[in-house]
Amino acid sequence: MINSLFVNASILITFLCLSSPLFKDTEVSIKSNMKVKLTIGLVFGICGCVLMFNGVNLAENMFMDFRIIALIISAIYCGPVSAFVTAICIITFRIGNFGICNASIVATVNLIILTIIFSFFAVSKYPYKIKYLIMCIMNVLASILWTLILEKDSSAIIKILLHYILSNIIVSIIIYYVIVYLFKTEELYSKLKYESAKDYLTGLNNVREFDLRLNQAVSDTLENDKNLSLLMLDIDNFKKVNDTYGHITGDLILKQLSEILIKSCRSFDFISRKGGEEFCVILSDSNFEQAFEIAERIRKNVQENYFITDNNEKINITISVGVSSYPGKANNISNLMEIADKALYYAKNNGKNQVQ
Ligand code: GH3
Ligand code: MG
Ligand code: MG
Repeated sequence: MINSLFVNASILITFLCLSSPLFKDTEVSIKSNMKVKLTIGLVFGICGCVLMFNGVNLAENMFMDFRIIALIISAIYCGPVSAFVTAICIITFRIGNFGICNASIVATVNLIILTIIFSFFAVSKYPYKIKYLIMCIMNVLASILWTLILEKDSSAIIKILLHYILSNIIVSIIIYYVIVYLFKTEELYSKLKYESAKDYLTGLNNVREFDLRLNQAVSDTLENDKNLSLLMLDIDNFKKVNDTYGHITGDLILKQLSEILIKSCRSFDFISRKGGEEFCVILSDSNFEQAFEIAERIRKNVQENYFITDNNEKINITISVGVSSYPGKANNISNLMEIADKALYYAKNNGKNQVQ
């Protein structure tokens, strides 16, 4: 029996661990979209069926497995919708596989009542730990109640309860730590993914992400015979700003400038900080005139903006911008960067605060 329970617990942990990478790029919570909720419900519904298939026969028509824990996981992860999908899967499989008898009716009623209770706690404001604890206690209490109602033989009652309560407590604790571990791993994965793509100071895309996106944009432009433009921006006399107001103000200005860039560009433009006080914007599907217009809008917005120093002083800064476009100013898509860089250099030498 211990072996069978061990297999049952292993099935549950396997489903939990295998489902985790499936949702690593999606939010899994009560707020998830319907598709995620249904998928989670289905995954743990199938898990419940596999658990039942490998259940332990405790007494006549009395099977034991950890399907209720699968239901708890489903409810904890995504709330009532997932819980009900899991319950429907389990009920359908139970009746389909074992037919209608007293035990299957009791199991179905038990599952429906627990699903309603779990759904109620899943949407409550309690922390996850408390929700999980309450659901596990409910599971054990329900099993005690049904055993006392259905079983008349006192030695059988003791045997059933002892096995059910003990194994459910142990497996619930193990599952709790597996869930915590998976949540932490996902959190670290998201953090790592964010930090590898974003600039730590401004939150804009970093150079690595810029290179990747530029390569994609170049292929897309050539394949679909489109336009592609690039802006290279550099703050004018930024060293002087740092020398006059300090490095902290310098950093504040870089952050405020990134906000202006976001506001001045279109939602699908790709803005990144190339390093230091240099920024780059990829304008997909934009010709030279459109790119120049956006660059001029950014330059004007920066010039007219009051930047706030760490002493709450208002100061003005300006930027210079180099624009290149393919086809057009750049005869070869691979020298798009080079042309934008040259244009920026020209803007700097020609008096700064301008677009070239
Ligand atoms: P130009 O108009 O020719 O671009 O002159 P500039 O002073 O802006 O250019 P320069 O290359 O001489 O100096 C850039 C300065 O940017 C020097 C450096 O201290 C500052 N800088 C680079 N990265 C950061 C940063 O992350 N934070 C702060 N506060 N300053 C930075
Ligand atoms: Mg500069
Ligand atoms: Mg520079």
